[in-house]
Amino acid sequence: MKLKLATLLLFALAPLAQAHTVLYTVILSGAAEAPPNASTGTGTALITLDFDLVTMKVETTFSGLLGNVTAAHIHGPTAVAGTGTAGVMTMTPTFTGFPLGATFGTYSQTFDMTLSSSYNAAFVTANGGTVSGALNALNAAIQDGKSYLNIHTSSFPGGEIRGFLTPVPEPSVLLMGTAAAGLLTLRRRRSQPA
Ligand SMILES: [Cu+2]
Repeated sequence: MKLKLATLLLFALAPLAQAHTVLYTVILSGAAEAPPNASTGTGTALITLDFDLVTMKVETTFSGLLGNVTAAHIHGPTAVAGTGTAGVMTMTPTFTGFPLGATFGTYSQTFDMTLSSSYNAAFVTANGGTVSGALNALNAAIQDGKSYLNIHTSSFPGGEIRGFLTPVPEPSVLLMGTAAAGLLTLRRRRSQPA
């Protein structure tokens, strides 16, 4: 009985384990800029890379900016993880549809990463001149903690708030843990005298 249940659980989890989606969170602040500034602006972002659909979803909320937004995009790779500056990897001059001229806003957009227009042309050129080369380089920079989302404003042309992308634990791993805990509970219950 125990084996059958474990087998069933594995089958149920298999499709989740095969979903090639990786999530990253970003906490945006002026203190994280290079150089740091005294902006009252704050924000968060969630970046979802889907390697089956070859898309990147960018979801951002920000408020309290001192200047009006002029551009937003993802930079990388920096020489060292979590610090420094680098050129723009994603589309320039700004993400399609990003709320410009505002001090607060929300944004959600999914980019087709098979299109060269989703990248900075210079970034594609620097990575073999192909979209696949650019995608690999972008993914490597993100994975290595060497990429940051930057929001530029009229008050801070070099960037008012930014944050490095940091990985979110995979849902499948969390579910596996929950399933394992469930099995252990079941086992304990069964071993107890009726
Ligand atoms: Cu920038």
